[in-house]
Amino acid sequence: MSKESSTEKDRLWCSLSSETEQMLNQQIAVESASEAHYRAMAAWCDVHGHRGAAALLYHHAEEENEHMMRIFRYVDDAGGHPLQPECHNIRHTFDSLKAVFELALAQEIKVTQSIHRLVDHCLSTKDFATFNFLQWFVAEQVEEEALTRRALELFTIIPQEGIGIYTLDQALEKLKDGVSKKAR
Ligand code: OFO
Repeated sequence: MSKESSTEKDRLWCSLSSETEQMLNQQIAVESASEAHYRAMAAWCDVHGHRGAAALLYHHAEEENEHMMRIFRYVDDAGGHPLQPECHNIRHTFDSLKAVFELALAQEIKVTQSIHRLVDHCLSTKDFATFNFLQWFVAEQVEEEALTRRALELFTIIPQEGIGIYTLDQALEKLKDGVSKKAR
């Protein structure tokens, strides 16, 4: 990655250390992968008739793109070089609708851990501007984990026999409105 990143001369004009720039580019890749995974999950749900879940997951894929672009623009504004990530190893098939959301939660937890590593790095290197920028992501991950946990909870409280699977699908779509305290 360093060969493609800013040259030493460019670095004089960059407010990010090369390590921070590299970590932000890694986070760009994490958000981009998250976008791709959500879109693949949405497509599987659509193919299997779960249109509500598909709508939720397509919506989420768009949000992940916004997250990626937030970091992309931040690196650019700081004088760094944001790198468009490659997209690999996208999973296109799932054992069940519940398995989709179990994977989504595992993915969100990994994203949270990745953000926290970045925040920890910025604090320890006294990059207060990037630390401040990342606070939005810290709060966002709390929301995203809560939403995905709620999605899994719906599988427990809505019986899935007969019309139940349709009721569940509709309840999943409603999660597009969020599960924050404001909405309770
Ligand atoms: Fe970008 O927050 Fe989900 O993954």
